[in-house]
Amino acid sequence: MIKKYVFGKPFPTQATIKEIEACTDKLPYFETNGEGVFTLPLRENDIVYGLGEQVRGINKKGWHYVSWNYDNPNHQEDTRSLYGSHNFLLISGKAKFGVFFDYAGKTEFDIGYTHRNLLTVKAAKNDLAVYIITGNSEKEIVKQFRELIGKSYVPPLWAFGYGQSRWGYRSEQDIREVAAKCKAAGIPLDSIYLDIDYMERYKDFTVDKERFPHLKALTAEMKEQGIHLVPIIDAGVKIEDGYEVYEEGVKNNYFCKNEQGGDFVGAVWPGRVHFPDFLNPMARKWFGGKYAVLTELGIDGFWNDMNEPAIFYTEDRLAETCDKIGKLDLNSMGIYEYFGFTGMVAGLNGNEGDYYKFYHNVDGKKVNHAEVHNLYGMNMTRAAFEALQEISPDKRTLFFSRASYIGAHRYGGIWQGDNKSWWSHLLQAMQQLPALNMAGFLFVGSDTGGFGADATEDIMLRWLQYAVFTPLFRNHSADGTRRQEPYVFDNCAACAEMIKIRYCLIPYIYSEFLKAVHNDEMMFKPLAFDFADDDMAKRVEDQLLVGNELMIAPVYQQNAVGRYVYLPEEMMLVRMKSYDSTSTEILPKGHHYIDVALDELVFFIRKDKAIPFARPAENTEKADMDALTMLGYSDSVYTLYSDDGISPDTENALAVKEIK
Ligand code: MIG
Repeated sequence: MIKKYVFGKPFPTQATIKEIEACTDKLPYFETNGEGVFTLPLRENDIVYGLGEQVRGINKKGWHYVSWNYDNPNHQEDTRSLYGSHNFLLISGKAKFGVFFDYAGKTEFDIGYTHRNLLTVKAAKNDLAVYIITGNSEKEIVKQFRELIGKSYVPPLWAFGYGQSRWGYRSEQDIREVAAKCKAAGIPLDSIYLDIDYMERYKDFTVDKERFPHLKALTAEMKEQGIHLVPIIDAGVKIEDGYEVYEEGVKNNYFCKNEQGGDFVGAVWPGRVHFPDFLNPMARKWFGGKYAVLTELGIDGFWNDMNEPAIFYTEDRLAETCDKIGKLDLNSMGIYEYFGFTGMVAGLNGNEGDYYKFYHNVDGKKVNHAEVHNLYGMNMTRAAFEALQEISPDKRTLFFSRASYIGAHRYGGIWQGDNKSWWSHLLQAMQQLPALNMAGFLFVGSDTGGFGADATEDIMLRWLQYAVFTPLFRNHSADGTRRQEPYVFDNCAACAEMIKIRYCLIPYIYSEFLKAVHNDEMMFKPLAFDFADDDMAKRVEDQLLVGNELMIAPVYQQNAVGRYVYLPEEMMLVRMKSYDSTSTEILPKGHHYIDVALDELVFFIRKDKAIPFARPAENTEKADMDALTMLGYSDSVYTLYSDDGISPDTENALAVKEIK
């Protein structure tokens, strides 16, 4: 059952798709002070799931999290805000219920941080809707919540193939080289990503004429090899006379405004920019229409970046800062003044105060950005999604975004933002998956191998062994870091084998993904969701159920030669060094130490279940999704969900059959 409670005058976030009448009775479970603060006592062993893209474990108890979409490529355990805001919690204690704080401004979640057994949620203003969802099990609660927020986005099937990306592919030649090297190394490939380098001076919807003179021809040439080019689009629009997007935006008042009513100025990669007012439907339509510039070149996938929005600095704060610096006296500068000075400069990037200084036009009403901050990225992807339904009505377009709010899952997937080639970030990526699924984000994945910092061969292999199970499977890295395409490593062959196995797993992954979409379920579940009476399963933070048949227990520690795994029931251990050398072994319920060689994929098939397994292929276009063998317990039946991988009407495209 879902009940809605309204406080003050909530902004219509569009997170939910069902109209529910607000209750007039008192909000259950929580105490509230009427000023946006809600408290709930917890017991020592209660588990708090949820919050989507956030730091720390699957059980969120023990930290203070803040929903405030934020660009933080250096995040660690003590970080409070990441790229997305997903205010859904699932409390699993004496009372079991889900709660969604539908509020688009800053929202704090003190989950046993100030007081070990107290949950305090604080919305910046008491203008929000709170939904309470009750049910008999975690899965039932999540399902109801997902029905409330609407069906998740389904990308084209090719988006499930391997994607090679890097910030720093600077020319058509660079792109051809990636394709050729993957091919030579036997690495299957479905997509190559274009980062900001393809644009002319980082201007959205332009293509650099010198470095990418024939993008249309290149796109066609790559398609012939089964490879899709996926360009990035940034939120900020460069201020430059003669640049059409800029000029149209100014003329039609499609940009966010400053206090005085002028177009607000921030700076990101293009230099000084204006930010499209994605909360204004007219501006959305206009910006979305621009994607046609690229679809006309044959492009059929996009990633939307910098849409928290990230702001390196604002014109006003920079002027103020320079002014203060100009007044510093070098000879008398004390150490505290020195730190004041460095702090001022460091504080320019992503300064929270800047987000209070611009405004949106929502149906003629001026709305301060801070109040709707977490909706900005969602509405950028919505702009693109809705426009593409008109521009390319006959097929699905790939979209994923960096910033998001619940509701964005209907318009695209997300990648989990800038991570690092750190072992802790490999674990972090996995721990976010169940919470992202609860919030509707099913097409998700992390930058495989890590975005920032230098990747080593071992972390790449371990990351691949995890990421072969995530819907979005993209190797991406930052400019200036060491190259990390599989072919740069000595043991490229082992990387290639892992990626080939991914293609064998696609029928299963795609099927479980479609099940999760069509049945409003989670694809990645904590063990306790299926083994509710198992107290040990409740404490497992580094294994996940993938669909209904598999369990994964990735190795995420440097130099580990294996790991402890908890089996909540008898399972079949599967080992693969390549798709055609598989060994299996039945293990009883309980704790096991499992050896996992660096070049070996290990996963588990649940008792009396089996999964479909395909032959590897160069890309999804060449894959034979019907030539399946079964892997797992003999005589088991698997319900296969599939479709043609491209029809936008996913409901009608769906085919369900039982296979043995
Ligand atoms: O400030 O476009 O998260 O994937 O490679 C960095 C360059 C801007 C951040 C994205 C990352 C991308 C990078 N971008």
